[in-house]
Amino acid sequence: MMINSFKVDSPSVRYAEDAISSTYAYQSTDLQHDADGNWTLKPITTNYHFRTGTRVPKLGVMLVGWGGNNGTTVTAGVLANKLGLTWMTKEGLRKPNYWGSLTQASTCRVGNYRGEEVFAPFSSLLPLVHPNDIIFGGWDISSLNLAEAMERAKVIDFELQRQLAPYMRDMQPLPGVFDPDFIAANQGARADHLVKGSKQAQLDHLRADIREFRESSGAERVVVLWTANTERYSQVSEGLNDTAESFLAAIERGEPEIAPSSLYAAAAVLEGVAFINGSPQNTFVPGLIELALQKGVLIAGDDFKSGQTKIKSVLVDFMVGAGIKPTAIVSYNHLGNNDGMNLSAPQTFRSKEISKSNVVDDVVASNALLYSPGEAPDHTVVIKYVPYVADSKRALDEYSAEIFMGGRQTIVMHNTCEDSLLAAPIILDLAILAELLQRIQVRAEGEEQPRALHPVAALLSYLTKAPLVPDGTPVINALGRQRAMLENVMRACIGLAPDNNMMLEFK
Ligand code: NAI
Ligand code: DG6
Repeated sequence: MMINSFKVDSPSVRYAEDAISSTYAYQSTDLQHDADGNWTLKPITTNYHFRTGTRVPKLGVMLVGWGGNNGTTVTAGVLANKLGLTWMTKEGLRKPNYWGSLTQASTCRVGNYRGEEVFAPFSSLLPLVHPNDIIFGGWDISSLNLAEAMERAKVIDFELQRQLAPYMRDMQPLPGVFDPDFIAANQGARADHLVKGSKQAQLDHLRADIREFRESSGAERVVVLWTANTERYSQVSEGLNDTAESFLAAIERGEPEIAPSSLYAAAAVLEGVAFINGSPQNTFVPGLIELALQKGVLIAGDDFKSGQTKIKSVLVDFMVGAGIKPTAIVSYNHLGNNDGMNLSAPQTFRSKEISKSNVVDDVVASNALLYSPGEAPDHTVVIKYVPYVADSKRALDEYSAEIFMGGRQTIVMHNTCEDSLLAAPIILDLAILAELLQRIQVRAEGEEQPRALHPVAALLSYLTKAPLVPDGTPVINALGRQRAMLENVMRACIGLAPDNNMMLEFK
């Protein structure tokens, strides 16, 4: 059964005109051991006070790579939803939806009623921006307008493209900051729309773009999101980008190792605007993270988690959680869009290989009954560019595992899906949730003043392959745990207990 909206009735929750306040008793465990290695686990309760602003701002989203497959698909999808467009295909009439979006198309269990489970839309937990209300803008190194770029992407059905083109023709990406050294040489041909000048001049230009977008669109909150080409890793070294100071000085000196993505991120952070990295490269060099911490600006990444990796983070979690030992994971995929073409260069492929491979690390580390120290499954990632299949990505995975009494298990999977139709709803979720997280204030017992959540938004981990987390905190890759982390924090903001699935009332 589903309910569409609700109010929480509790002495620890207060609904005011502009905010919901809650006091939440957070139960955790304190771990200690003595000199002989005997461990003691002590359950503790800490009270947290949350205050969530309920006025939903006008949200502007600036996409870096707006003219790409993801950029055009998300823009087209939102417009089609907003305008209520329908279109004919050979399978019949199609209507727009937001399927694939956690915030728009998923539900949460809020309790039981007369023995039946009751669910509510994820979006009913806390007030969220609706995707239809997002104002899009952004940059691209290619000068095509959004209608032409949507045609180039070959993702949206032709009949719908025809209806959308009049709206998208006037959407013109701003010129982008391009450095051929960071992406594949095969991308040079589309780079005809560029910001010229030194790195410092480019940074200043991007900052002015953000200010101008904010002013002209009337957006009260802006999020900048990188959905441009995967870059190679940039070098991290002392005096170059290890501190905020050295990073900004390196930009001023025009150091060649400052990647375009780091320049966009620096521009956003310096303008007080959240920055999300949807690609795998190390945009967030230490100096940039320090800058975001100094300015208290939300940052999140890395690399949208759309298909193959989502399944991996579910399947390996299931196996290791079940006491089965994955011993080899071979992930192969081929695709024919521009992302695939860019990834055909070894240095950009390497960035993707890293983000696709690290996803099982914490799961493997969680079970020392199966794995000895330093042991991990063989993990191979292959990506091939096959132009014919365009945006329709084929992913083939083979999982080998060891089971009871020396037995072996092999699971093979084949997944075909349009890549950008999976990524577009994730882009929306990232922007919508990044906006929400900036409306939440928290004060833990013992803290004097309420504060914003940590700028490094680990709560968005569910949506990314290689979650960026605050220094010294655990990275969670298992998909179910990532979703629970986000949902349970949102529940705490309205004074609801985590969904612990104990269902004691029925036992
Ligand atoms: P795409 O190649 O179609 O689009 C990227 C766009 O960025 C292009 O239009 C390009 O001209 C532009 N661009 C490149 N460098 C730029 C710069 N410095 N400044 C401004 N614009 C720039 O790629 P697609 O398919 O849209 O993917 C975008 C990114 O998202 C890729 O890095 C991809 O690896 C990543 N990604 C995609 C997923 C998916 O399911 N589609 C999932 C996970 C990550
Ligand atoms: C080839 O792997 C293209 C990539 O951009 C992926 O499609 C993208 O990273 C999505 O990966 P996954 O593993 O979440 O399906």
